[in-house]
Amino acid sequence: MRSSILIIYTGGTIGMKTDAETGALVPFDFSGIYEEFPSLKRLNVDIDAHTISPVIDSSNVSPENWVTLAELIRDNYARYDGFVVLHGTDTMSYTASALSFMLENLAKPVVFTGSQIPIGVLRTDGRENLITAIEIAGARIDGHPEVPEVSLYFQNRLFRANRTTKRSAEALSAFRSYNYPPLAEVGVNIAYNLGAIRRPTEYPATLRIATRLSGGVALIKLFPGIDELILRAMLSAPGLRAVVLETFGAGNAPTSEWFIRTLEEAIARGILILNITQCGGGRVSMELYDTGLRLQRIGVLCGYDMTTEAAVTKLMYVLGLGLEADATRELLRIPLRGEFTA
Ligand code: ASN
Repeated sequence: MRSSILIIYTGGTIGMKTDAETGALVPFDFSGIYEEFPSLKRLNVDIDAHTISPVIDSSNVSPENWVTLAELIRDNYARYDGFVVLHGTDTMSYTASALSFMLENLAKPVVFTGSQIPIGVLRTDGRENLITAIEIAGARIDGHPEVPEVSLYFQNRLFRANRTTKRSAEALSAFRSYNYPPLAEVGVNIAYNLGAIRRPTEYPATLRIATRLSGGVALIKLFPGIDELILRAMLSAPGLRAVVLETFGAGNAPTSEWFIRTLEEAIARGILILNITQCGGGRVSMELYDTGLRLQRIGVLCGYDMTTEAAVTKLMYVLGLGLEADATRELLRIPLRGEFTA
């Protein structure tokens, strides 16, 4: 059975090609994909392409773009077996993490990819990334999609999207998933890690999406010498609803009285504080040291081994649901899309 795939091009380096006349980099027209890559015809897939206008450098992406993307996938959900989203690498992990929460009952592949070198440049990494992402989006096992979740494919590895981080502005293997194994490794064959892939309990015909993402989320990274007045000002910012606090090591922070009191007062005002570690790998265990235990006692929530990208976008999503305070806190305590391991 042939699979049908929708490629959604949002912008970024992957879509750039050298104009034959001027020599400048111009966006590539993905509707002409078969002419550009005739070898795609040999894959067992039918491909359509959609360009979201205007195409953007991913540093300009905003939650409004995420809503547009989610709506496009919802509106085309029944028509295609899988989706490949081409996105700039700079914020790809944010967009892909956000989509993992917004596509609430997803049971088809949504594979994000991009490139470090434009697709029109001879040494591009984009061609392989694109072709393999298409193959993965169309892959089936026992009549169901092989990878029915939001994933990110880059340089021979498929990751759960909400576990990824862009780790290099230079290397072609630009992404890492420090705390979760790859969903597939690509060599001569694509070796799927079946035990790591999330499988839905049902395969509904329609996709339910969340379109309200909350503002009022802040990200604060601790450092030795952080200033009391500045931290106070940040936590008193108008409209603030939740803070992702990037702490040291296994979730540790200073035990000085002013620091704990400042956080405690913010929590008393209803501000949620979610503790994640600023280390790439490893997890928050607030009961390990006194410096973490203090945070736990005042009501700081544990973010376990979540990435910054997943923590920020999960808060936007969960707060956007408009639930009571207890229900909101409950959703932050459990993994919703495999974004952390408790
Ligand atoms: N600045 C580009 C972007 O994120 C980087 C890339 O795609 N490699 O849109």
